[in-house]
Amino acid sequence: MIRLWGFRYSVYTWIARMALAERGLAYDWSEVNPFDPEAENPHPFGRVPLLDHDGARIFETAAITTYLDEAFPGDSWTPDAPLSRSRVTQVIGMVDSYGYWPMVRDVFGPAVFAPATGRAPDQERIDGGLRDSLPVLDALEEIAAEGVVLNGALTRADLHLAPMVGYFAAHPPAAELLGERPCLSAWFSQIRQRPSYLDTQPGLPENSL
Ligand SMILES: N[C@@H](CCC(=O)N[C@@H](CS)C(=O)NCC(=O)O)C(=O)O
Repeated sequence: MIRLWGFRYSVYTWIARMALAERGLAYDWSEVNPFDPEAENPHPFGRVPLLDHDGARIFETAAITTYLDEAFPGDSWTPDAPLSRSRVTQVIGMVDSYGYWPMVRDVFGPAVFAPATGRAPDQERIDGGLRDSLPVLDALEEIAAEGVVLNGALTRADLHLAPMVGYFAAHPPAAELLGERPCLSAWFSQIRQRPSYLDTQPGLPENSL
C-alpha cells in the first residue's frame, strides 16, 4: 500500500504526485500543512512530502522519485549515459539549492498564492525573487540548449523542475523571464501538456478573491 503525506499546494508534493501519476500508481492521501505548527507530521524535519510504501517511509522528494522510478515498472526516468545522469542530478540539485526559494517562496507565494488568499503581495520580496531566479533560469537554459536532458525523454529532472517552473510562471513577469529563454520555454510548453502534470496541478485556494 502506498500513502503520500503532503500539502495540496506544496510544490514538492506536486512533484511526488506527478511521479506517482507517471507510474500510474494509486495511493492514499494524508493532508498535512507543514506551516501549521500544530499539525501532526511524520516528517522528521516538519516538511512535506513523505511517502510510505508498505511501512517503508521515504522523505526528500528526490529520494521519492528515485524510489518510484526503480521500484515500479515503467520506462526508466534515469538515463544511462554518464553525462545525462550527471545532468539529472545537477538539475535536481540546482532546483533544491538555488531555485525553490526565489522561484516559489519569493515569487509564486507572495505574487500568486498570497493575493488568492486575500493577502497583499510583498512587491519587494517578489522583485528580489525575480532577480535571484535569473542565474537559475540561465543555467537551466544552458542545460536545455545542450539537449542531453530536458529533451522530451522523461527523467527525474523533468519531474523535479516542471512544478517549480509551473508555479513560477503563474506570475506574468516571471513567465516573461521564462519566455526570454527559448530552450527552457520550449521544454516547459511540452511538459506542461502531460496528463501527469495537468491532472496533479494544485490550483489555487477556492476561497480566492
Ligand atoms: N528537501 C525537501 C524539501 C521539501 C520542502 O521544503 N517542502 C516544503 C513545501 S513545498 C515544506 O514542507 N515547507 C515547510 C517549511 O518550510 O517549514 C524535499 O526534497 O522534499
